[in-house]
Amino acid sequence: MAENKPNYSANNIQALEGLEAVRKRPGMYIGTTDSKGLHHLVWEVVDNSIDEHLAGHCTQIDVIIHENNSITVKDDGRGIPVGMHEKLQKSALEVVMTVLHAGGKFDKDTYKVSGGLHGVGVSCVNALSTYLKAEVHREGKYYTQEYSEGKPTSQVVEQGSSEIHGTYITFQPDEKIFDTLVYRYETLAARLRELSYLNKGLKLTLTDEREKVDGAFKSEDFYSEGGLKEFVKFLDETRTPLIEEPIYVVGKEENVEVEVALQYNTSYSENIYSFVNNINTREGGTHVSGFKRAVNREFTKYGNDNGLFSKLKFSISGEDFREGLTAIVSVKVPEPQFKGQTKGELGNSEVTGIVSRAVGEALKNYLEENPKKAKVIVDKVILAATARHAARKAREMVQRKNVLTGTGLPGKLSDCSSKDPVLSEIFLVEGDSAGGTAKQGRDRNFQAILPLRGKILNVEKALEHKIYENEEIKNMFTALGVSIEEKEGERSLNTEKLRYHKIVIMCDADVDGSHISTLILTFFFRYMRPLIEQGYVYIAQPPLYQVRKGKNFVYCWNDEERQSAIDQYTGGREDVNIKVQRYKGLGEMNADQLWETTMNPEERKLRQVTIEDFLEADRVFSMLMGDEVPPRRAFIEANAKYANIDI
Ligand code: 0RA
Repeated sequence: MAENKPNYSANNIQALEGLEAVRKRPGMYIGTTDSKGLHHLVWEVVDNSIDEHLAGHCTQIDVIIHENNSITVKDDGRGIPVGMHEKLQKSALEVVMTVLHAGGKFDKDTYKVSGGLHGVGVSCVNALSTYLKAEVHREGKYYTQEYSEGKPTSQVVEQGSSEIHGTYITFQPDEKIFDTLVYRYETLAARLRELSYLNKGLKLTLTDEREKVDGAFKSEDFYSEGGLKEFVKFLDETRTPLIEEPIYVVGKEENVEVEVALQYNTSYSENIYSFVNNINTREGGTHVSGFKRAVNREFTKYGNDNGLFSKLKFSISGEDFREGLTAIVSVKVPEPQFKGQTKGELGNSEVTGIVSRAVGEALKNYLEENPKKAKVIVDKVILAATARHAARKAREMVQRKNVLTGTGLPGKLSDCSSKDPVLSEIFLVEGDSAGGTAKQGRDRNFQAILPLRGKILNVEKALEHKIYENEEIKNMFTALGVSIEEKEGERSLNTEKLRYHKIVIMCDADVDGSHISTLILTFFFRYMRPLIEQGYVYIAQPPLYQVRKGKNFVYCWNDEERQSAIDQYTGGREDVNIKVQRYKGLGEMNADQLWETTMNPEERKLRQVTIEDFLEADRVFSMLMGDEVPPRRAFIEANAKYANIDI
């Protein structure tokens, strides 16, 4: 066995906990054992490879989905050390792979992903796999070791010499642990793409051996030379930029690296994505505060100094500076502190000032050097402030009117008797006639019905004050009991008086129906996102077919179910008379059928709307609902049930 380099001692790795604990309570370590947890395993391994990249030792990472849904992650890093750990009398490789939290890297001056948010280590992946093989190319030799359920099934074997360096990990997740073993290509691709933008110059590839394209395995390379600048362009692909090139900022102070790219577009939405050591900080934190502070300060100063705000009759708020802004704020921090409910918020207080200074200085220079572009942006900011002013008035009108009309509930709402939000459900139903059927079919004790007429407003394109004037949208706000509040120019959704904990979107099972549910979802995503985040929003799944033989019938939700129902009824014979009805709309069902199949909690198949990936969701919505028409139709037709966008 090879000796370790002097700068690394296998003895530094401490033994902490057994892997039994991980198998007993996997949720404690990887969050969930559903599809999300399954994908988490890949990120756990990839994060370690990324750490090698951040430490300056790795240029390429390959992820392979094998035919049986096992995964290989290859990197060209230093390779996991294989020297003897004296105290444990085991190879360092074995310790890293079989002892919890034994990542083995103690260099506090390097940025680490793996120690951060995910950070449970490759040993957890090992514990939750029926089979794992580690292959290490290091210091001229090639070593392997295999494991099952986290326990070694072989020694560390020196297989021979090697010209390369790196670590290959192949694992097969345990079906006894996970609800599903099927990897989703797009989920892996989206994160690898993101990682390529966040780590410019790093090559990542994804290969799917389950699928062939033109005779070869489906495969994609993710590589970015421009980094965040390209990331912003990618995110805004379906929007119209206000200015050609994104503004790009890099800086470093006190060992904290700052990289920011921002671009204004003609839309009304604000999209700020933030990362700490490559981890998405969904709840923002000190780096995002620093960014916003700089944007406010520099634009305000520039506008004031140049008399651009002189005609304005009302004040400009922070939000106005960020309307139509897409930005990525990425920092690398040696010892990040994460806080917040989901540990998705950066806490290190020194980072605010560092980011604010870096972004402030870059913006100041940019505005001074590009007065024409500066004017275009400031004009947009003024427009945003004017629109916000109008929107506030419209909103106040709606909210005041509700108080005046007593109950404040819309006339079209058929409310339920229960006043307990936890027990209550509301169905948002496309069309008055389906609404009528739903009203007859429901259990009025706990199910309310709000019919929505025809196509609801496309909020992606409409000016904000128009949204509050829209009848259907007003009805949704008042029926749900939520309101938008504005404090110091920042808006938030008040959900304290939310009247239902299940909000079910019920539309026809055809392309038009799915367009309408996408419109409603876009509205929720842009204006009531907390309701999605808190898990209150669902999509009803009406059946697609009824297969009938005489008096017997079954409902079917997909083509396989339909076929097996047909097979069962006919027993394969041609002369058996069966009827297959395809339900195109909710209107083809009577009240009893709608209850039985789609509304009855015992039988129905609700899909909860979750946002796994905000970036993807934002892109999809702006593509579906924004200005650029061509990709939209194709996307809707291909994903009529948007099963593939995690929404
Ligand atoms: C422990 C120590 C060192 C590297 C690694 C582990 C390591 C782990 C993984 C997991 C996947 N790829 C990896 N690459 C490296 C530092 C080694 C040294 O100082 O030479």
